[in-house]
Amino acid sequence: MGVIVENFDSSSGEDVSVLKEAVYRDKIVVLKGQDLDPKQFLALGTRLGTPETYYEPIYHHPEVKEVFVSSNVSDGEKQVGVPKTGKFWHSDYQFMPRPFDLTLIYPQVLPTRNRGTFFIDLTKAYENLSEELKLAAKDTTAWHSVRRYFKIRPSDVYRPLSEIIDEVDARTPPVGLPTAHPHRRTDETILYISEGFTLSITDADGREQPELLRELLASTGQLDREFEHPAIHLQTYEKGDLLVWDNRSLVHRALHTATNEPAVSYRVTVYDGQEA
Ligand code: 7UC
Ligand code: FE
Repeated sequence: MGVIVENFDSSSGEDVSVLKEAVYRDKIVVLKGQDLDPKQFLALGTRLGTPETYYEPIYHHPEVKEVFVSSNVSDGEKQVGVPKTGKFWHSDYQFMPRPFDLTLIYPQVLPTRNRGTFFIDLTKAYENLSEELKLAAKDTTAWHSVRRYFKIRPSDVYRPLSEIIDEVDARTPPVGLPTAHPHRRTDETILYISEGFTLSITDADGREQPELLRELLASTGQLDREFEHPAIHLQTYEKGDLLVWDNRSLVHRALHTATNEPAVSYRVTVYDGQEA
């Protein structure tokens, strides 16, 4: 999975259209040797689609709010961004009515080891399902919520947990999508479920099918605690790498360093086209 691109010029229209083709074909594109400030990083996102600002302000870059900051560096009282984001299988904004089409990650400060992202291709996962499981998944709905991974904000200190959970459910109620659905840009079918965000699967009569969800998750590789399942791809980074991936086809999971070395990463997420 993935393709490596040298000498990408984010100001070239031709390079940008080749990048877009590549990301839907190869799912992950690694642009090497990029040197962009947050504004230029956002500008690249704008050339790929319509960037969306994350709904929770604690993640915003102080100067460019469209840039989402993952950082374990706290400058005294002032923490910029949020530490240890995405340490669970998910697709970005899977819990929202419209998940992002593309995610761009641009690591800024890299620890010496154990910083990367695991990926699983859910179009391949669908292809590899037994005919029996494909049939079982047909006409079912997968329900997604951020509930289990919503991060407590500094302003939540001393609030009752039940009040925070009620607020999360009111603001971001579970979203239902067909468990297997067509990709908007390719002719593939996506088995759109994740261990982190998918709460349940219901059948055509609205009955919960917990065993089906478990079996489908296991078949994708997301239940493998050792990360040895053949479908799991680990992408590591070096300074200057900028990753673009197809967020509808892939689930991902951050690998964070266990040491206390600093790590900072910027993210831009975009919608490609108008239709949902
Ligand atoms: O802090 C995090 O792990 C962020 C996560 C709950 N959401 C990322 C996203 O884009 O869906
Ligand atoms: Fe993520």
